[in-house]
Amino acid sequence: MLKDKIQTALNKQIELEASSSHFYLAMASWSETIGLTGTSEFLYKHSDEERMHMLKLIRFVNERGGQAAIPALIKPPTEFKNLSNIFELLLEHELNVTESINNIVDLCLAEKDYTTYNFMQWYVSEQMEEEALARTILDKLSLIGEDKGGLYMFDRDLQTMAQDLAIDGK
Ligand code: OFO
Repeated sequence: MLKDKIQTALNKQIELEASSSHFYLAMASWSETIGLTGTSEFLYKHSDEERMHMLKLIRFVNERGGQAAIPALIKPPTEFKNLSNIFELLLEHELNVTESINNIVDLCLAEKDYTTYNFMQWYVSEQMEEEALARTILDKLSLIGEDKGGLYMFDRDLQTMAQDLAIDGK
């Protein structure tokens, strides 16, 4: 049985993962409207991946005898300044997600909930990958600068990266 404190923290995490999915969906849609097909594909996939992170938490809470809360979501922006702005926002968002996951891990130890602690380890590794990926993308963008040819190649690169994004939670 889940302790109330843990359930509350996991439900907040469910909301955060849902908001990630929603935020990246807005980014995907914006990228699509400006013709960046590869980037939008990558972000649509990323949004799906965040939904999977949310679902994994919902199922865990319910399987442990708790009750998952399905959150209301805040409307994400419809416009973004440029591509770098998107990935800067994405990295900033992921850093908040990492902090929140680390806080849950701390709480699990304080509450001696080792089952949830183990479950959360998957999220700890996932965050490391997501932060690294966002930083790699930002490095590429800063190398490209204003170069149109570079941007074209970048978009194709993201198309390929989209194919590698795992959304099955394994
Ligand atoms: Fe769920 O990893 Fe990003 O937010």
